[in-house]
Amino acid sequence: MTTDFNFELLGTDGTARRGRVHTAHGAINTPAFMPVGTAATVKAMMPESVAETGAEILLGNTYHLMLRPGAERIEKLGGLHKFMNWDKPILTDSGGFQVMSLAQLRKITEEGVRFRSHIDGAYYDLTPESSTEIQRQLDADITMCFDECPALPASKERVNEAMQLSMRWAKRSRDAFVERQGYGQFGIVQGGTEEDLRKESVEKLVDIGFEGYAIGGLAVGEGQELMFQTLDYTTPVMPVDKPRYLMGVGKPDDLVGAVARGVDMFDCVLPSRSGRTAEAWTRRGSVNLRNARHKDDPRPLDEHCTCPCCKSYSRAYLYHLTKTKEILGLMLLTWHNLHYYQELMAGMRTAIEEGTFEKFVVDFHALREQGDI
Ligand code: PRF
Ligand code: ZN
Repeated sequence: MTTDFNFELLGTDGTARRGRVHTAHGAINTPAFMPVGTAATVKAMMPESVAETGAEILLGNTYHLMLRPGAERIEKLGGLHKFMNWDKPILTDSGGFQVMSLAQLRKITEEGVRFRSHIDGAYYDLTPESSTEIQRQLDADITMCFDECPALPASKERVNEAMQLSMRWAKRSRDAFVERQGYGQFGIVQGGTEEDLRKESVEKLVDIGFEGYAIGGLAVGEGQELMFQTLDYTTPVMPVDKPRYLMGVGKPDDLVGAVARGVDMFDCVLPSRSGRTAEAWTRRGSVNLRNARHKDDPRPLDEHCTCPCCKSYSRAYLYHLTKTKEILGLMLLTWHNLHYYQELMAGMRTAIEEGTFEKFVVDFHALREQGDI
């Protein structure tokens, strides 16, 4: 059986949307959170466990995978799904954003980006055409356009330049996209925090025509208030019948605020980066497990959480694992965090279905205001 790539809008509550994206590797219920599996793994988690947290789609990275192990190798081994043992949908980012944050000696031209690998210093080129081809080799269900995302604050002139270049690259990305049943490509709206530029960017992408539209260029230093303001005028001009994906966002309260403003999909390293930060996310906000106050605490992170970490392990044990840098500490924390993020999305989906999203938002903030136990 083959499936078309499409988006079903199942219902709305105010501007919040409940939907379903259908892809070659199955359906994604939205609002959805995509765990980040940069190097063909969600760090410290087996893919079976990632699925158990409720995730229905993962994000992979063109930049990392083209460098190691190489897109051709993954293609020959049967694609990214088979390579990493994840048979659900995969979205891949296009690489430009990661080049700008990770690579050395980057040079942007009309043609694309030339950079030196952060691994061995070798020179590489990424263009709209090569990025799109790499994402085909990886067998991504959702391919992202090649774009340029300037850091904020930036002058309007600079933001405009990057947006216009991204729109020319979007057209080239679309032309390079090989249509396959069940596969889609998303355009990426740029334009910083400038209303006219955001609107122009949406229009240009819609003229080209994509299966979905991402909002890029946010969560790059502008702050939550400006990000929400930008969403307030951007989502209303985006197509109603296509999924909307806010890239690289965010903290739990960012997700709730963005869903309220009509966003359907998210990705962020935050819940799976706990290894470096020892930060746990719960319904009551964030908890730092390096804090000595947990040393003798026999209670779980969150007594209401049904994840394996909270069902069987104490804060005292998590503190110990964190202090001693034991691998199990990363595994348990990551599992809890991903579980919490997926529960948050599931809660929002149910609330939208039941027409109680406004109450959901009030309760969400009320519990966080109480703080950690
Ligand atoms: N473009 C791409 N990937 C991204 C971003 C972007 O603007 C962001 C911005 N938050 C995260 N990841 N291609
Ligand atoms: Zn838990």
